[in-house]
Amino acid sequence: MYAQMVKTAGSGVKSREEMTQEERDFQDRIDRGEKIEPKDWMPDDYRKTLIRQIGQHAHSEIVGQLPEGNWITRAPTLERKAILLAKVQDEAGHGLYLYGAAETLGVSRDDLTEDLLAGRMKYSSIFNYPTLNWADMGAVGWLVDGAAIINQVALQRTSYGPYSRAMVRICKEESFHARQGYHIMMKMANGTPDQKRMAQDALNRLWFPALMMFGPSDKDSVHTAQSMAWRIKMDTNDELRQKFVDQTVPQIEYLGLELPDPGITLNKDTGHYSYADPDWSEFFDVIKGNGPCNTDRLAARNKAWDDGKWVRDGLMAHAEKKAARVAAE
Ligand code: FAQ
Repeated sequence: MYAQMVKTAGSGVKSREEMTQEERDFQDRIDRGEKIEPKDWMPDDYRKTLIRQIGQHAHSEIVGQLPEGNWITRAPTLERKAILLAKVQDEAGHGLYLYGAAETLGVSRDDLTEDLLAGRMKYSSIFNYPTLNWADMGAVGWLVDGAAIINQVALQRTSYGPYSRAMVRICKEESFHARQGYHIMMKMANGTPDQKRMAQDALNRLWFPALMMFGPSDKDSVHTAQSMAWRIKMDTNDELRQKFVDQTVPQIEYLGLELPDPGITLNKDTGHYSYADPDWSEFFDVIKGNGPCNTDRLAARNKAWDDGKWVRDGLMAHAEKKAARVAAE
């Protein structure tokens, strides 16, 4: 794979000749499939790329609680409420594993949080779309967690040890999330005509935003070539998107819903579905901060951070007192 990437014109990936001996040794470890651990030598850009990707991933988990958290108090039954509550709590846990993995690279969770709150770091575009009704809880679990899993299953094999190990646990929990979402969709798609209409509408609204989760098309992806050479990413954005479409279309058919993109057709020769790209100008607009909910999401996270200040201050005061007591003994 690496050899193939270095030949990619304009990929920005250094050739072996351009590398220092340390960089060559590092690349050899990656190519042998060894895991890189926090205290190992690594190129600065490898560290920076990981901090960017793991940080964005952690922020996505945290901001990703908002669209579903919005529906906990309005879940239709006690059982659905308990399930949704557990799912949203899982997302908080995923954020913490990921911030923990990022911290092993020398950044603090507070710094990452401040970058998110100031709009200097991104989180997944999908969470800038609203959740309008209960059917959206089904579609989010099924499509959004479904898309997340496809990416994260591959990331279990990523080269950075702490990130790869965080992914193993996260994937187990995400599978439950996707199933609970599909279960809601099955109930609604087989329910009253109004419920079926709601399920169809949720699918139609969230399909293209879910496709955008995999990032821009390969030709516009700035980081893929280097990230794949370093095995930070295991597949390109378009490869993952294709896997998602191939997995999801039969699930749509099983629900008895109409395809959200009338152009979806199975290519019998390749075994893959062809599909329409999302509107990429909308995607770039959303990641610039202009999606339907960007302002609300950041305002909600800023409020939570400000409201939690007394807890952080209390914990720090307690830690300082304890340290002073230990020093005096
Ligand atoms: N949204 O060169 P590329 C979840 C940015 S899972 C926002 O292709 P890369 C679970 C990208 O950062 C969702 N920004 O970038 C859950 C870069 O900008 P930069 C999170 C995006 O990194 C479910 C620029 O565009 N999963 O939340 C997006 O090689 C339900 C150029 O793009 C992960 O983060 C996007 N969709 O590939 C939680 C997985 N796509 O940084 C709650 C790990 C691209 O230069 C409820 N991440 N950009 O300013 C990855 O695999 C990669 O980072 C990609 C993007 C594939 C997302």
